[in-house]
Amino acid sequence: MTDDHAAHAISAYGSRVNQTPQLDRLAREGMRFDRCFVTNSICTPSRATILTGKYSHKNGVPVFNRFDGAQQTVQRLLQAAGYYTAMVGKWHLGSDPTGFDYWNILPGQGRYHDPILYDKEGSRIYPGYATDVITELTIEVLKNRPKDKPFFLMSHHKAPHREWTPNEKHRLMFANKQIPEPPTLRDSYEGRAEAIRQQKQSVFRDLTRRDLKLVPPAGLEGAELQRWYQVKPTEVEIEVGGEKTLLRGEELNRWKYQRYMRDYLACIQSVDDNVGRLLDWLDANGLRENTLVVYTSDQGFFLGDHGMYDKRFMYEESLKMPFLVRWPSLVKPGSVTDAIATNCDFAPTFLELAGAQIPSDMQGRSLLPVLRGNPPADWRKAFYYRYYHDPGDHDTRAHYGIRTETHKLIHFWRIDQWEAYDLVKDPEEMRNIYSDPGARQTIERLREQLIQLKKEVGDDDQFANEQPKDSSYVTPPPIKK
Ligand SMILES: [Ca+2]
Repeated sequence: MTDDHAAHAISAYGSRVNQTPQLDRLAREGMRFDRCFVTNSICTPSRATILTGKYSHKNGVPVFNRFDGAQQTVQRLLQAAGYYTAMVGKWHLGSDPTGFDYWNILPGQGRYHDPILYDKEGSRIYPGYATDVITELTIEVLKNRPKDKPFFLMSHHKAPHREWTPNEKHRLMFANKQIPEPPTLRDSYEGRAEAIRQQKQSVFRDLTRRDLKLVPPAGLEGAELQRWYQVKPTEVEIEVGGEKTLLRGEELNRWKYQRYMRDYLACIQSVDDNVGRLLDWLDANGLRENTLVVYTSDQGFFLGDHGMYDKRFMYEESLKMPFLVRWPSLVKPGSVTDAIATNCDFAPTFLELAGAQIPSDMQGRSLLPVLRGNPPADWRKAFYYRYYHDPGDHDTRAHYGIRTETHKLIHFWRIDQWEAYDLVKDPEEMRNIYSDPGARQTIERLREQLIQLKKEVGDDDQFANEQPKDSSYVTPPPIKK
């Protein structure tokens, strides 16, 4: 799993902005899910859902708050079923992992260069680039695992999370590339709820000097330097071929988009290389045929779509998780499914394939029949979504909603405004049909379905007005000698 990797930055998903040969290899040798969605598009909640198979309001993690590791999780159940369980890399759940025979994690977000990771014994600095380091540690776990047991391993990368720091090799690969702009980069937000105008995750307005990797004036230090980095610049001086140019307005906007995307995509290129490394290792060590390999990300991401970066909103780019699955002994190579899957389904899937019981309080459903190419006739035709972190880091308004195979209905409950989209006629979600007289019946049906789904998943507005305090940051234990 990676952090914030949008499906539309994977060439197997039709990316217009990059090439990911190793992830494509997974798609070519396995199954691509075209409708895998996150139930709350933000890091910590999505991770809690993946571990528990439950919505945020059931696992107690609606925002960046501490995960209670005493609760039922997929790794505990797999451990009880005789599996060796391990977790390496980004955890970001505020409490230390439980239910893993081995774990070694980044504290909070962790850092890109020479990352610190900590385990039960303490912290260590690992020289190198985070994505390489996490892959090396993953391969070490595979080498050292007890060979008389099956294993369950979570290898979680920090990349390509903000502030998108690539290693030098991949930075150079993208340094002079012109990345095509998405068609909705200059969305005027006409006809939409206030939420999209109020958000502070705009590529043109909200990228900071730190995000843009601007070089501070000499002599700045401490708090002053940090303040300098946090400024969202409205003009930037760049140097091209020894000539200095001051960028403003539309010129600066175009430059900001390129600056953001080059770094983001360069981080992904290292992920792609490292996925290849891990697959090569599995293939070379007799683990190809009977190992289920999943590639996913904790949610999607805006790549300038609707003018934004980051996630949170229920729009497609942030809602959609890449989900590629290889298992040669079961999954037909090169297959594609449009069955609606969510991150609640991951835990039940792993349990079923391990031959373990799926607890009845897990809210997802095993994807195994989908992987076999036979989704049951009663497979879900819609799913429920809820995002709470408001105002959060980007002033993104809280909302809940439903996505069906053809439509989406969103309620920003604190400002009591609605949006609805016809995803067939308007896949880019530019036209809010909520108030269209011609759509009245459709909206009514969607609203009924939404109320029904909300009830079915047991959302009683437990966290609607008050959320637990943000506490997913942890202080790592002291560095080991
Ligand atoms: Ca994330």
